[in-house]
Parts: sequence; structure tokens; C-alpha cells
Amino acid sequence: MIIKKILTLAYLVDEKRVCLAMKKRGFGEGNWNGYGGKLEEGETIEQATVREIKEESGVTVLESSLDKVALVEFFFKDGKHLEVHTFFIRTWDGIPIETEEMRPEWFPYEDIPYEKMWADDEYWIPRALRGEKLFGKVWFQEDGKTIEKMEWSPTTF
Ligand code: 6OG
Repeated sequence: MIIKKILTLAYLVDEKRVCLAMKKRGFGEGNWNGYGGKLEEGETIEQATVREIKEESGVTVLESSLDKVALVEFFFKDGKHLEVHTFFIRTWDGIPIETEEMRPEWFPYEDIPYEKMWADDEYWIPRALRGEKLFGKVWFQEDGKTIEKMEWSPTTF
């Protein structure tokens, strides 16, 4: 059965660094990632992005501060299909705190720990940090984490 899920993913960024969070539980546990999750009933993608970042990091973000940088579709062999809407945020209120789910840390652009992140990240994050907007499709192998094939194309949002 094909189950398509819509997810949000957002990164706090400044001119030199990205805030990543260590996922302490759930899908992607043990990986550094941005903040995000599933849409709740009736929510827009932007509303869900703002809510998730508040829940997971404590910071307050306005929808107008969301800069959409990528839309990536992931295909897994078990039929799971994810559509991940990804944003960079350069203006927010507060300081990211450790929560039940996430432990935040700031990384310089050149020191992003790609070896402890989802395998797709090293292909699109550097491009997004240089200002590109991307639409991607990523197919994973049976293990659910090794990339089988990918397609990336420039887009506009
Ligand atoms: P919950 O299901 O725990 O949120 N996510 C991914 N992020 C990257 N960079 N690569 C992937 O490759 C991803 N798959 C999911 C979306 C899961 C969070 O993890 C992100 C959500 O922010 C497959 O609520």
C-alpha cells in the first residue's frame, strides 16, 4: 500500500551557522535534522511548520519569516512516500532549547555533520545555503537509509 505523508522541515540559519537538533526519539532517531513533523487536521504547511518549531525548540517564528528552499519527495521500498516541505528561517524570537524530542546545536556551514544526518541532506543543504531552490525526488534502498537514486531540479516557490 502506498501511504503518502506530508511533512514539514525547518532550519534556523544565520549568516554562518545552521541550528540542527539531535532527534532523541521517533523517526530519524540519532540523526541531526531540522525541526518539523506531520500536519495536523486542517493546518496549512506554514502553520504546521511554525507549530512544530515552537513545540520542538521553543522559538517563536512568524509565517512571513519562512523561506521555502526545497520540496523533496522520498520513496521507501515498504511503500512509504513522504513529501517534505523545507524552509530556512533567518528571523525568530527566543533561543532554541532542549526539548523531550530534540537537542539543538549550532554548526558552521562547513562543519555540518552530514555523516550523522539523512543521506539526502548533503546533496541539497549546501545548494540551498547558496541560495538555490530545489525540487527533489529520492528513492531509498531496502535498508530505508541508503540512496538508490535521486533527481534534483531547480524550482521556484
Ligand atoms: P516526525 O515523523 O517524527 O517527523 N524527515 C526527513 N528529513 C530529511 N532531511 N531527510 C529525510 O529523508 C526525512 N524524512 C523525514 C521530516 C519527521 C521529521 O523528519 C523529517 C520531519 O521534520 C527521508 O513527526
